[in-house]
Amino acid sequence: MKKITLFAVACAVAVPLLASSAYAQFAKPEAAINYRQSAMTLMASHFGRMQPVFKGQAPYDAAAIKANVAVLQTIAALPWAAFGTGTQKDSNAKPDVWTDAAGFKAAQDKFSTAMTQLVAAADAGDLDKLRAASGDVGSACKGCHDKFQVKK
Ligand code: ASC
Repeated sequence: MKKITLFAVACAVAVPLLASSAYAQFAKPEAAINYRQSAMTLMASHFGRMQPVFKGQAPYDAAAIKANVAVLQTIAALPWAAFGTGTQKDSNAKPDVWTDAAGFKAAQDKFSTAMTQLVAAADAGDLDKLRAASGDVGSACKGCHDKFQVKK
C-alpha cells in the first residue's frame, strides 16, 4: 500500500515535469537548438524591419506596426522551453545558461517586460513610446546575448 502511494506521488510529480521539459517537445537536442535558433532568426527579422520606422527613415503605419509587434510577441515566448538540459553542445549558448539559470531567467524577464511595453505602445499607436520600448527590447536582446551567447 505504501509502495503504491509512493508511486502515485512520484507520478504526480514526474508527469508534469516531463510535460514541461524540452524532451517532451523535442526528439533530440539538435531539434531544440534548431527550434530556438529559428525563433531567434524570426525575432530578428520582425524586430529589425521596424527600425527604419523608429529611426524616422520610413513612414509610421500604426496598423502595420501593431500587426508586426503581435507576431514578434508570439515568437518571443517560444525560445525558452528549447533550452533544456543537454542542449548546449554544438550550439552558441554558453554553459552559463544552465549554470546561472536564475540569471538567464532574469534576462528573459527583462526582455519580456520590454516586450510588454512594446505591445502597449503599438496598441496605443504612440511612436515615441514605441521608440523607447524598442530601445529597451534591443538592450534586453543585447544584454542577454553578451552574457549567455558565445561570440561568433
Ligand atoms: C536584432 C538582433 C539582435 C538584437 C540586438 C539589439 O535585431 O538580431 O541580436 O536586435 O542587436 O541590440
